Amino acid sequence: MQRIEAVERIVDRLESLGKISEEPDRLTRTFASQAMRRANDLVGSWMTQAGMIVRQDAVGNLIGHYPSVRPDSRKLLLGSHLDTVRNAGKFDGALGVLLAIACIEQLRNPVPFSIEVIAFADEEGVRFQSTYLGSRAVAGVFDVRDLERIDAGGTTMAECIRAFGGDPACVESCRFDAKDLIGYVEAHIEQGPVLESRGHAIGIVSAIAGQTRAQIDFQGIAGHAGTVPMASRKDAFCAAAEFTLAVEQQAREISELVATVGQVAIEPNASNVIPGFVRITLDVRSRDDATRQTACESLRQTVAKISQRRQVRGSWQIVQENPSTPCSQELSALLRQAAAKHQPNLITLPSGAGHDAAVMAKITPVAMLFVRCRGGVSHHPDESATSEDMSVALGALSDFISLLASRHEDV
Ligand code: HGY
Ligand code: MN
Ligand code: MN
Repeated sequence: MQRIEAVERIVDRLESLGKISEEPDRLTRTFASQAMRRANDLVGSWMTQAGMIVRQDAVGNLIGHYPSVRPDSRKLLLGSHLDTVRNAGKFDGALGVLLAIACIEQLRNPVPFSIEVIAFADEEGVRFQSTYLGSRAVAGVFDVRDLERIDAGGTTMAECIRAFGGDPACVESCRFDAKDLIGYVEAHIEQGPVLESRGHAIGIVSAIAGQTRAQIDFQGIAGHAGTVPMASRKDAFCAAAEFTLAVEQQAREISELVATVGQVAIEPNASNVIPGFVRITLDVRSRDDATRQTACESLRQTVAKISQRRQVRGSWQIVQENPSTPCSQELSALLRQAAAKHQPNLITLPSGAGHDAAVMAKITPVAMLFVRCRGGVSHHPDESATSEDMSVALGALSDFISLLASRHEDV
């Protein structure tokens, strides 16, 4: 199949996947949902069509196996995630999975290693607030305590996995053995403005920013909005709002840091009642772990100060922490060598967004290929990448596989 046809097929498949949502009028596809079920079935059919042996592992990852000419060979892992944020764009995650499948369809010669295309079950962490569930299981670093996490509907993760056809008791079986692996390569939209500002279609990722996700509660006293004097209120939302502005202020002052309060839950959430309880999420990121950790400690103290002054009870709970993760120099050099033929003056750039590659780096060398996205927009329905750029990315990835095959010690 010509590359142009392969890219047209990717565009069609992105459209089809972009319609598989658990919400009627926007794209939201979360871990172990019915929408993920339909997405896994559809992508699994494309993997089968590409000549792969398809399975779903115990946690819900979809895995296509493309056999090698040498049964005892090691494995190259390709892929990305199939889950999305709420009101998502249709490229985040899906593009990496579809480019990987297209690489298999583009293979002209047998390769001296097997290729596993993994469509990870949960990178965003929307349903249970814990990211990378799929890649954590594959990397053997899944925290079984997460199985007791409860979603907004009161269902535990274990129950969701069972309902999805998985087996929470067998998460261990999802693990790949590091000695069997050559490496993991992920293509992903940049989700930032750098490639577009350079007029480049693709770039090589140097490192993935570290991130801390925390949950912060403010417990005040609910009361009548019309009768409680302002001076005697213990308004939980005002405490949360003051903290949120402090987060913004601190992040603006530190160049290497970004921080976001993305979710707010207010109780009792009635217009004529002073908010008694507020729970917010905090997302803090930096390429430099010390910067991130120092900022988190300072923000934790800010929660205590605001709570004391407003006489509310504040609590701070780390939900998840991921260190800043450099990509493998060696695997990235090979990817760069292949990609440089397709992108003159190819650049290397860091990723502010998290990716499954950050977890896969715990067991195998990782490399990432970024694809330009319009305006750097992502986690938004306006997210988009052009067919031309997808074609450049497919060419680079396909050439990377050929280069690896020509270099591979199993040959
Ligand atoms: O939040 C992130 O960086 C990624 O999209 N999960
Ligand atoms: Mn994302
Ligand atoms: Mn992503």
